[in-house]
Amino acid sequence: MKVQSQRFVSRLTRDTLALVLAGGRGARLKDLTAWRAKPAVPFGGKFRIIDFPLANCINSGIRRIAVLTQYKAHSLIQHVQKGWGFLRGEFNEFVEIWPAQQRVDTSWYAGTADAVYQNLDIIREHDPEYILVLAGDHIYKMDYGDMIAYHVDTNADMTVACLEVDLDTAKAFGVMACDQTGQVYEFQEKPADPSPMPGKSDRALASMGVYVFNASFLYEQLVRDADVSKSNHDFGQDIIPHIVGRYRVMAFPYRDTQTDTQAYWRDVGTVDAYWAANLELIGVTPELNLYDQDWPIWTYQEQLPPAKFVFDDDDRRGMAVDSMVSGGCIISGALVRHSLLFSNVEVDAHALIEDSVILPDVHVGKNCRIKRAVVDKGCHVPEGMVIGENLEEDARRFHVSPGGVVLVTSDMLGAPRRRA
Ligand code: ADQ
Ligand code: ADP
Repeated sequence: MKVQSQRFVSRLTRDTLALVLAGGRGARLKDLTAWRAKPAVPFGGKFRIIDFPLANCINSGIRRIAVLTQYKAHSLIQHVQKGWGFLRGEFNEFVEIWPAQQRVDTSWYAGTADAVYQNLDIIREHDPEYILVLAGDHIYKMDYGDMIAYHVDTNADMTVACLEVDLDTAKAFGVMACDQTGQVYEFQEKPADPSPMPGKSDRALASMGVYVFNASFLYEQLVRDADVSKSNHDFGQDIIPHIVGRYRVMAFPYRDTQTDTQAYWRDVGTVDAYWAANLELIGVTPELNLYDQDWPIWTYQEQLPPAKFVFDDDDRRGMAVDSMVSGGCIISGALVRHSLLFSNVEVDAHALIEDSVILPDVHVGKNCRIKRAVVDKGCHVPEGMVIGENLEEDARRFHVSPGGVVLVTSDMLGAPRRRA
């Protein structure tokens, strides 16, 4: 019985084309997305955010994947090309980049639905049965096969993955209401006053921005929406509100199937959320387990030597405690505490780094003290600089988040980016 159902799911995932929407800026990440799209932002010491949805596809058995890009896509394209080129074209497996390229008229991608609409000719050529639409900017591990099977079992036209969030958080999401069978009868995009779930006055059902469509149904809806002049051509604002109540839209509750609890999912949309989600990984048993061999997260990584901890000239030990330190790092006579260091970070003598996230290729000079900070890729922090101890002063030269995290980029340091 089990073998049969696995075969059923693998047939469905084979008939699925995944479209990863990766064109948005993610403006709330401030200067972290000044030069790259949010899906290209580094995460978790070795990865970029887009690696999570892409790995979810591969681990779910979906091997036809397109990444739709628009905003400052250079580092995103570079990363996908270097890290995700291992699929076999001759077996009809691919991860392709579909940049906005004015295929339909002279406009760029207007909204998320338009991004898909502008590629309809390519999509039709692949002739999928189901289309999985994903956001390229969320951190989670999800088996999409379960969701597609649910979509087919419930005879849906479209299925939306959802989670429970508290009412205040719900204002940033699409909020839905469904009946006891899971059919959605109401959907509001980012409501000012979200409706609570029945029997849970402080919780709302939020859309994760993960959708399964029957392909032919999606084509019809996109073509219809393209003619609506006042539409923003967006899934959350236009397509879903239009089809709910007219067609069969189902809600798929995303849960951890082993524990039957709400599963890990993070929209690392703000500097505070980004800092916290990275530091969570350091804990003894973080909710997101990057060491899980059953659900590997692929990425592009340089060939790097191991991290190294050395004595400085004064015989002071270089060490890191309660931290994660990636390949290529050299900690020389400095102390790193409760921090995450990405690849190729060098920390010089007598420096102290605490509660911080340090992106790749950063150099921290002698006697620096860095606390509660996110330091962007390629920064050269000059000798003796103190960050995170006087937020008023920091706010004049860096970005200080509402939660008091200092974001430092090389533009703010007025120094050229270091190339590793
Ligand atoms: P938002 O979080 O506002 O809401 P949105 O800005 O629509 O998300 O971006 C979704 C994804 O599409 C992101 O990965 C983004 O990079 C990409 N994207 C945005 N504009 C694009 C464009 N023009 N071309 C290509 N890609 C683009 C959505 C839903 C909500 C839901 C949340 C969950 O509308 O209903 O609750 O996602 O996070
Ligand atoms: P990432 O930092 O995401 O790894 P890159 O180092 O390749 O990616 O930079 C992303 C893109 O932004 C590249 O096209 C790079 O040339 C550009 N870029 C980054 N910082 C600056 C800057 N300060 N001024 C101009 N372009 C920049």
